Amino acid sequence: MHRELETVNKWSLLCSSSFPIYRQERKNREWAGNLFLLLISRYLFSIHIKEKSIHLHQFNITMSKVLNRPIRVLVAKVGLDGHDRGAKVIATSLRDAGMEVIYTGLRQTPEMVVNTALQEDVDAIGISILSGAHMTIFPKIIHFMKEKQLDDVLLTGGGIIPESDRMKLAEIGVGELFPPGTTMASIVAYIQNWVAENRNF
Ligand code: B12
Repeated sequence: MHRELETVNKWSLLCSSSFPIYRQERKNREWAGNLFLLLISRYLFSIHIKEKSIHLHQFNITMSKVLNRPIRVLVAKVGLDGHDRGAKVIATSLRDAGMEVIYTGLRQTPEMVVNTALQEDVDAIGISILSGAHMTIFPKIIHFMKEKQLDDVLLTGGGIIPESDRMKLAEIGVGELFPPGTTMASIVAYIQNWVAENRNF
């Protein structure tokens, strides 16, 4: 009986003394696990960054091969539409993206816009329309663009334009028309890609 008690005591002593060691080991394992996760995530993140920079680098090379100058854009407001906030936001964002931007200000006619585009030798014309007059204004601009042979100039824009009208305008040669809520990044990317593909000088 006495011997048995002694053995039990020995075991309990061993267990109680090994418990802190076990806890320490568990802590160490947790630390090692955390360190491992940290290193793995940093490694994956660095690969991600590298891929992104390679991608951007390739994109810049493509762009500089095609154009050795900034993209030129005419941003215009036509008719009596006084909503100029969108036009100003777009003009500023395109300029911030490295483009040369000419803003016409309010109350232009379609003919005035096309004449300015010709004189300023722009790559793209961007019309901001929130008045509802887009089905009159865009066809008129297309008409004058054809008359002046501005066939390789992008006509784009945005504002309050229903999707069904955007589709009809696309059929007569109008480019992408962006509704409220579109991000600046997607507008900038669209213009950059269009110019890179269509104006090789
Ligand atoms: C602010 C505002 C006003 C302000 C304008 C201030 C200013 N200086 O711009 C004030 C109070 C003056 C105003 C007046 C009126 N307004 Co208002 N107004 C608005 C409102 C609430 C927001 C417009 C805005 O500034 N948005 C912020 C900018 C940054 O967005 P955005 O212009 O849409 O631009 C984005 C896209 O559309 C696109 N985009 C726009 N332009 C371009 C250009 C290019 C090149 C590209 C690539 C993309 C692009 O990209 C931008 C980013 O996503 C809209 C409702 C709405 N939710 O849109 C009504 C709205 C446009 N107004 C409307 C109306 C009816 C009027 C008035 C006629 C009201 C009246 N009876 O007096 C007057 C007209 C005044 C005039 N002289 O034209 C209607 C138009 C209805 C229609 N077209 O069918 C709207 C839609 C309200 C409604 N739901 O009825 N308005």
